[in-house]
Amino acid sequence: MRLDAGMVERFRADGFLAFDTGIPPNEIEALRETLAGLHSANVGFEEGALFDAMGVDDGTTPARFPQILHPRSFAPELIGSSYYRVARDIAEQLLGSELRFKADISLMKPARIGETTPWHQDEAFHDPDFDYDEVSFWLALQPVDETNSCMAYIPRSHKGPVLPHGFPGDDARIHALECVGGFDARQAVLCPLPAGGCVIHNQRTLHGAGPNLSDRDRLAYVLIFDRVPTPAPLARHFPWRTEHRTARERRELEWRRHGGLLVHLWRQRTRVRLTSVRTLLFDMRRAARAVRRMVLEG
Ligand SMILES: O=C(O)CCC(=O)C(=O)O
Repeated sequence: MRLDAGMVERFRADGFLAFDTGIPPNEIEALRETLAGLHSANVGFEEGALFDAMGVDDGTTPARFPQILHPRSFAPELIGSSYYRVARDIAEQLLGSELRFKADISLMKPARIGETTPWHQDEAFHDPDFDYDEVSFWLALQPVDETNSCMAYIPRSHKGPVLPHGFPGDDARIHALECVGGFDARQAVLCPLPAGGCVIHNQRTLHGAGPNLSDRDRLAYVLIFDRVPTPAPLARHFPWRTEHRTARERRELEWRRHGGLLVHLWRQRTRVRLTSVRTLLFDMRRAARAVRRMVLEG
């Protein structure tokens, strides 16, 4: 599948775009069943892959926004999905042939208790020493609208800088970040979608979503593609990154210290692209940082 010229232009202008993937309903249902199965089996909790993005995530209260990082590691059947092929083709159209597959994430908003996703820019989670070019695909695995947490965007917000972020309720233990100023939420555009509908945004587009007030769990499957980040031309500081102390990170660190690092590096092998010295240096820097954190922190 390819986007037509008008769609590409709208994505570049607004920073987001909704479209229908055309993936048959039985394949959407199969993706939903696979991901729902991983969530109900609590897969990946010990290693920090499963976490509650909107709670303190100590496992004592029902999770309000459970997410699984890299669900492909736990359900390899996700790797060959039509969704991956559709997303990859479109990502190549938008990012060029040097694109890389960065990550997949399963996003669950449990029926009735699924929490609001605060306004944020994905780049606020990233290392400010680099500049990014990425596209995130958000696939609806059931119909979504305002009642069950469809995505909402601030058009053209991707043309501005990374805005100041903090933590929901000022609690640095919470994984989610919240943009704390510099935008007008009244400009928000909601993106209701049918099952199999998809919305894409880039790393700087401001977005959020409401709570899930419906009687059915809301599931979305995210795929992220990027180009290798380049050094940022101007120094930037994201103070919220240094203050962030989540239970997910602690679990991940413990797991890596007890042998998980090798498993992690083995899984990462498919993401490393030895296309240039630049990509190699970037991947080596990331690996060195993972080892340094493991040795120094904990
Ligand atoms: O699904 C949601 O509520 C939020 C998703 C999100 O923030 C993202 O895909 O970047």
